[in-house]
Amino acid sequence: MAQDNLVFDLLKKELTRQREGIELIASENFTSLQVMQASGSVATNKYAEGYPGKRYYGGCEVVDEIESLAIDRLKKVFNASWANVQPHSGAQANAAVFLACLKPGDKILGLDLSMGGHLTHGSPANFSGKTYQAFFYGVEKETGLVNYEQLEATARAEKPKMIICGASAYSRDWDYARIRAVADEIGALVLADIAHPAGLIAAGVLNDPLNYCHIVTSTTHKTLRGPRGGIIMMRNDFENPFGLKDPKGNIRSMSALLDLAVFPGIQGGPLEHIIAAKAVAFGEILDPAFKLYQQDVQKNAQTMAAALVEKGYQLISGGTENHLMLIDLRNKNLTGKKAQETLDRAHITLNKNSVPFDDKSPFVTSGIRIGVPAITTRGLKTDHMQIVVDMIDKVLMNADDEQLIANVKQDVKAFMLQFPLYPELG
Ligand code: DSN
Repeated sequence: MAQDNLVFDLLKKELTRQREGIELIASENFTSLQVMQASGSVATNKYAEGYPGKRYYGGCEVVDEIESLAIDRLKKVFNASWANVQPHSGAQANAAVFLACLKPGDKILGLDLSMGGHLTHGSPANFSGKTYQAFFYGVEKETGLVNYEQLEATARAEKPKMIICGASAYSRDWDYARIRAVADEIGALVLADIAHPAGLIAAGVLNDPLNYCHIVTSTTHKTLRGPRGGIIMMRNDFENPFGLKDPKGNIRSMSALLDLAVFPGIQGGPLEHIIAAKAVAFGEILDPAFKLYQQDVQKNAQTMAAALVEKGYQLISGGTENHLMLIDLRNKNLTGKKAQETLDRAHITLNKNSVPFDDKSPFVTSGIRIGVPAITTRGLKTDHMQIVVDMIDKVLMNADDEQLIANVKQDVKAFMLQFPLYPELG
C-alpha cells in the first residue's frame, strides 16, 4: 500500500513546528527517539486484556515480559511496592482510583480547578464532579500557597472519603505529611496526583508523596518524559484500612482493587506499545543523567521566574520550586487569551490559564502558565532563560505590531535551530 502522504506530510510539518518553536507548555516534553520508536512498534498489534501471567488472550508471552519490565522499572523509579502501568492517561488513572475506592455520591475534596487544580479532581464538568460530591480547597490570596487551613477545616466539616492533592498550575511543593495527618483524623484516603511534578519527585528534588499518600497517580508524558499515558502506584497501606470491597463484595487488598478497577473496571485491552515505551522511559529515568536533567529544569524555572519578576511580571506565589510558573497579566493590561495568541504568532507556545481569584472566564483568563521541561530537554540552560524572557516580553509589550512579531518569529527559529531536535529523522 502506498504511504499516506497526506498524514505523513502533516507529521513532517509538526516536526518542523516542534523544531522551530520555543515550547513552554508546562505539560509537554520531547521524548527520546527510542521512546517514540517503542510507541510506534509491533506491540500495537497485540490484544492482552488482563495482567502479565493472567491474560484473556493467547500469544501474550512477550508483552507479559514487556509489561513486567515496565512495572519493575517504575517501582524502582519511585521506590514503590506496587504499580499499574495500564492507564491510558492520567484521567483514566484517577478514574480507576475513584472506582476502586469510592461509591457514587461519596464526598471528595480537591484543589479547585480555578486555583490551579485539575479537571478530574471534582470539576462539575468532569465525571469526577458528576459522580461524586466534590468539595474544594484553594490557595491563599496573599501568598498564592495552598490554603492548608481551609483544606483541614473542609476535611473536618465534610469528612470526605478521599482527599486529593496535586495540581496543574501550582508552582510550589506540597506538604503531604500535613494532608495525611488530617486524612487519618477523619478516616479518609489520600490520593496524590503528581502528573506535573512527577519527574522532579523521581529525581528527588521535590518532596516524596509516596511515604504519606495511600495512592499516587501520574501521567508519563510530562516531566517524566515518557509516552502519553498514565500510571498508579503505592508504597505502603496495602491493608485496605476502610474495608473496601471488589464488585463481588469481597474485601481485597488495595492493589487488587486498583488492578480490578483499571481492568476490567474502566479499560479493555492495554496499549502494550505504549507500555513498551513507558518501560523505555522508566529505564531512562533510572539513568543518573535524568537527575541532572531535573535539576536543570528546576534551575531554569527559577532563573526564568526571576527574569520575569525583574520585568514586572506578577508571578503567583512570587516564584517557583518546580518546573512551572503562573503569571497574572492584569498589571500588564493583557488577558491570557491575547497573550497566548500573540506569542503563538511568534512561535512561542504556552497556554492561557486562570489565576487564583480570576475575574475572567476560563476561555479568556487573566494569566498564562509557563513551563520549562521541554526547552530544558532541548538543551537550554540558565544562561538562555534571559533570551527567552526578552523575546516573550518583546512580543507581549508589542502585541499589535505584526512586523515586530514576525521578526521575533525569525529570531525564535534561528535560536531554536541551535538545539537540534530528532536529527536522526532528517
Ligand atoms: N491538560 C494537562 C495540563 O496541561 O496540565 C493536565 O491534564
